Amino acid sequence: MFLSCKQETKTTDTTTMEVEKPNVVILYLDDLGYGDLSSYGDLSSYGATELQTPHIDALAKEGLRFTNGYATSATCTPSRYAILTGSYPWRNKDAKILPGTAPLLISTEQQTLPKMFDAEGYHTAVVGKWHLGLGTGHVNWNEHISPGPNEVGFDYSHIMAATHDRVPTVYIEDGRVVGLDPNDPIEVSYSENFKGEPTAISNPELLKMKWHHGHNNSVVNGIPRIGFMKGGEAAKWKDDQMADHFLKKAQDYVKAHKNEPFFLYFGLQQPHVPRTPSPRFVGKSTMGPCGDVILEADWVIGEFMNTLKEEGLLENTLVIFSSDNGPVLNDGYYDQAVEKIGKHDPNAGLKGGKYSLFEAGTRVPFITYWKGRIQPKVSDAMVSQLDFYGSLASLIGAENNTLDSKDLLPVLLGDSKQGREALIMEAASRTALRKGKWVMIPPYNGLAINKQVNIELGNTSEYQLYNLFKDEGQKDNLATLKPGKLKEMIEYYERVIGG
Ligand code: NG6
Ligand code: CA
Repeated sequence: MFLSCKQETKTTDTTTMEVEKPNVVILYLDDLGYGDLSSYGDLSSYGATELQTPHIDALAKEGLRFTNGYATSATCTPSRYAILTGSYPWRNKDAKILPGTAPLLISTEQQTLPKMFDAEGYHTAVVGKWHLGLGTGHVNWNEHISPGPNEVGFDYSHIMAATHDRVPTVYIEDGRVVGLDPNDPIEVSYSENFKGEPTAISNPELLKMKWHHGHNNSVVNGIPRIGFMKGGEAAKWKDDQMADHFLKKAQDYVKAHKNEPFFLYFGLQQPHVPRTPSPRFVGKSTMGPCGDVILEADWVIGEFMNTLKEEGLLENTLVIFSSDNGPVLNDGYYDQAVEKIGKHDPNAGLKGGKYSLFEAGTRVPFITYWKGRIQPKVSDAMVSQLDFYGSLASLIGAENNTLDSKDLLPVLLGDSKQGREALIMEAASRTALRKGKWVMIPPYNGLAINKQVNIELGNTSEYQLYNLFKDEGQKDNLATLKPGKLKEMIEYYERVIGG
C-alpha cells in the first residue's frame, strides 16, 4: 500500500489495519488559462510560447496532466463553492461573483470538504483567496468576523475576503483583521463612499494604475478598487508582497502540521487583476505584469513544493493543481496585457475565456501529483473540480454525501481513464452540457461578446452543438446537421438541470 499514516483502525475480524491518511493540498490559481503553462502549451500547437513555468511543469511532467479537466464555472465564487461543497453551484442562486461585503455563501449546516477531512482526524486550513462571503450580511470588520471559513470546517484560515481588486484590502486570520489598529476602525460599503474619502474619480492623481472599466471606487496603494473602504490604514496589505505573504503562511502551516494528517487549500491570487508582481518579477516576462505574475506564481509553487520536500512529505501528500476559471487579458485595468500578448495564447486555441460558456471559460490546467504513487502520464479523461469531494472522501475512507460530486479517485491517481460521462458547465448562471465528445449550449439572450474584456460569451438565439474531438475551437455549430444528437443532449441536460 502507500506510505502509512499514524492512525489505526480495527477491522471486523479485530485485526488492526493501517488506514491511509495522506496529506492533501489543493493549489488553486485565479484566472489561469488552459494555455498559460509551458507544460500545457506543448500539448497543442498553441499556447505558452512566451512563458516558461518550470515549477508547475515539474508537477505536470512528474504527475498526471489532464487535458479535459474542468472548473465548474467560468468565474471564481461558483467554482470555489463547488469544490468545497460538492454541489453544482447553479443549484444555489447566490453562487455568483460576490462583493467583499457578501454574507457567507456556504451554510454552516452544510457538509463541506474541510468538515469531511476534519471528521477523519485531519487538521484543515485555507490560505489565500476566499471569495465565498463572510458573516451574515452586516460585518463589523473590527470585531471577530463570523461565520467564515472556520465555521464551515477550516481549523485555520488566513485569507483575503474577496478579490484583490475589491475592498477590504486586508488579511483576515481566523476571523480577525491582521494588524488592525483599534483607533483606526475599518468601514466598508459597496453602495456609497464615505464622506471625504478619495476615489479614483475624485482624485485621479493618486493612481499608479489606471482603471479601464469598473474599479473606480476607493484607492489603496495607488490602485483603484471595487467598493469603498475607510480606515484600517495599518492593516492594509502591500499588493506586491501578497505572493510572498501567502506563500509564507502556507509554508508555515505545513511545517507546523507536518506530524499530523492535514488538508490545505491554498488559493493563489495570480494572474487575476490587479497584476502586481513583487519587484523581483517585474519585467521577467515579455508580457508585462500579466506574464510576470504567472512567473511569480510558478515560483511560489516551486517554493511551496520545496517545503513539502524538505519536510519529508512528498511521498505522503497528494497535490492537486488547478485554476478557478479561464483566462482574461483586460479585466478592468490598463496593464498592457492585450498589447504585450505577443505569440502567447492563454486559451491554447479554445474559444471564449473567463465569463464564457465556451471551452476556455471552464477548461483549465488540471494536474495531480503524488511522488511515488502517481505515475507520469497525460490523461484525456473528463474530470471536474466538483469531483474533488467524492474522490478525496474515497481516498481517506470517508463518506461522500454530496449532491453532485463523483468518486473519480482512480482517475485522479491515474489508475483509470474512466472519467465523467457528462458535466454541466456554468458561466454567470447560464449552463451548458458536455457529454462525451459533444457540447450543447442552449439559446441565451444577452451579448454575444463582452466587449470590455473582448470575450465571446456563448450567447446565441439558437442551440449550439459542437464535436470537441473534431472541433476543439468550437467553430462549427452542428445543431442543424445533427438533430438526433441535439435532441439527446437537450433531454439529458434538462433531466440534470431539472432534477
Ligand atoms: C468582475 C470585475 C473583474 C473581476 C471579476 C471577478 C468589473 C468591471 N469587473 O465584476 O475585474 O474582479 O468580477 O473575478 O468590476 S473572479 O475571478 O473573482 O470571478
Ligand atoms: Ca477567478
